Amino acid sequence: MVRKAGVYTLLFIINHAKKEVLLIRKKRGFGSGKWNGVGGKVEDTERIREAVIRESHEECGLTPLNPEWKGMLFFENYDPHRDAWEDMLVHVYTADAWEGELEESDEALPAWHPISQLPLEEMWEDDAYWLTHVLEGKRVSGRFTFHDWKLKEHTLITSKG
Ligand code: 8OG
Repeated sequence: MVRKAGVYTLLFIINHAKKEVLLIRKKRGFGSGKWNGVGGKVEDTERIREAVIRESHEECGLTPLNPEWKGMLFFENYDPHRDAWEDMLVHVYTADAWEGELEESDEALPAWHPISQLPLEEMWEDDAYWLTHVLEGKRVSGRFTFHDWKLKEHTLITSKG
């Protein structure tokens, strides 16, 4: 059986004054059509924080000035069609200061969303469990097991930021 793994970043830029969070709607590839924070795969030669900043700039035009680590989420998915597992280790960050102008890219449409009205129906199923904690400033550590990208089980620990 094949089991591949990768390290990823996921950043939520927060505007506290307006109580909004920046989400992007992915236009293609993995997770396309869903709203999510900005992020992607960490390159071999890169530090995690560098990847956070690079991905944000590439996907929405903004450069976060104070990325803060908010925890780690482990996603594992079994693909029955290929009899293969995929492991994704995701470092979650928030930032509340940034520079640059919001820009749509080939990959994504960025938009600010009220934190009180997250589009959870159009987000990854697991986000309903942990995202609010992160947006409240808490840290998260979780493991989410999917079969064919349907959530089967999870464990989650939260702690004060
Ligand atoms: O490079 P690419 O866009 O394929 O990277 C995947 C991005 O999606 C990366 O930022 C990590 C993130 N991601 C997952 N799974 C989940 C999930 O279940 N929920 C959320 N919110 N993000 C996820 O890979």
